[in-house]
Amino acid sequence: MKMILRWFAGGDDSVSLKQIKQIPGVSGICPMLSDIPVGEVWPLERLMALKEEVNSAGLELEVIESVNIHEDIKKGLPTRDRYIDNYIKTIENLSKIGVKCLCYNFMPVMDWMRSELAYPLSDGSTALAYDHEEILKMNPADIADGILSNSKGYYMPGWEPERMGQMGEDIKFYQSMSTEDYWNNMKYFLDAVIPYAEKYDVKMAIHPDDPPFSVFGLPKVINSAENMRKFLSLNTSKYNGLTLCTGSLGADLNNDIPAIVREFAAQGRIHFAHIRNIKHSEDKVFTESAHPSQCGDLDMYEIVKAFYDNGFDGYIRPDHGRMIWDEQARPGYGLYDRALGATYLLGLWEAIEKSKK
Ligand code: DNO
Repeated sequence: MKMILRWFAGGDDSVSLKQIKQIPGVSGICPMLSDIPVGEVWPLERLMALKEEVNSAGLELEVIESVNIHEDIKKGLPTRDRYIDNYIKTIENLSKIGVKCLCYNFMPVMDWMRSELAYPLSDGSTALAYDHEEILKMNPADIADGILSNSKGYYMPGWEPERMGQMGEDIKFYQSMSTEDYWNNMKYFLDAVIPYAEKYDVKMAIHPDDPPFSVFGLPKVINSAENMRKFLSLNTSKYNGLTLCTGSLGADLNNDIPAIVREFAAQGRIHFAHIRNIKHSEDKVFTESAHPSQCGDLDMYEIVKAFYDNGFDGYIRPDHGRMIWDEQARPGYGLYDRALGATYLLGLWEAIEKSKK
């Protein structure tokens, strides 16, 4: 298992590589090139420069989060083949700089969604929050505006302004598409890409839908044990795997996260884990809490134990953190709370490991 942190390249992060290097036990980072338009090839020279920057800070670059998928692929348009070819070329380039794992998602139009980016918690910190009723009261363009205008000037992954312009039309498109067709488009993508992931030894790790229930009538696919089973059976290569995000799946109170981890880790299909806690006040209303079990609904000991007991040897990152100690950073991605999360998770791992000896 390796503990890593998400980091944004190109001067688009308040957190420095030097600071990340000083978090005990963190071996690397999972960056992305956010300025490359979705669907275009990530140039090798840019990747080599990124690797050099990361390695010279004493950190590893074995995971990328994320290479986003062009909407034409998700829509199944004839133009998808060009974007799939570009995706394969990007995988080849990533392999040339030693990347082993690629996190991506197959969510229509929007990546993750929240109703608030700085919801005040009782301890004076702020956190990302979700309230389904509030979301349904807004229109998608307002949600995008809310996220982009509260991002403190940072790029918000999955909310690229150029894609947001298309949002209204895209939503209509997906509303008239059957979920089965959406699955078929996913299979088409996997069957084209996975043989190259094998060839270049880059494990593909899909991120669950966040939230894991439908919003605005959009298809939701990676949101439950049953659907993850279906996803993994679409293409049975080990290179077709999961990013197991406890917070995304945990937003559906019916999901038993330790059981999900046990099942898919035992099959060797989890390559990357995003571990964070969330606290519900009611169904479909939650805040992202601090990582420890006592702060949220999820039992972190059971979750980490499920990974350990089932031989997980992939990457873990503490997921979003709260904004604490007056930090000014990209919502969810400050230094302090994620560093506390990493240390806590490493502590659980060590205790579980030693209890087995
Ligand atoms: C949210 C992240 C996601 C994730 C993508 C992967 O903060 O976990 O945006 O990076 O879904 O493609």
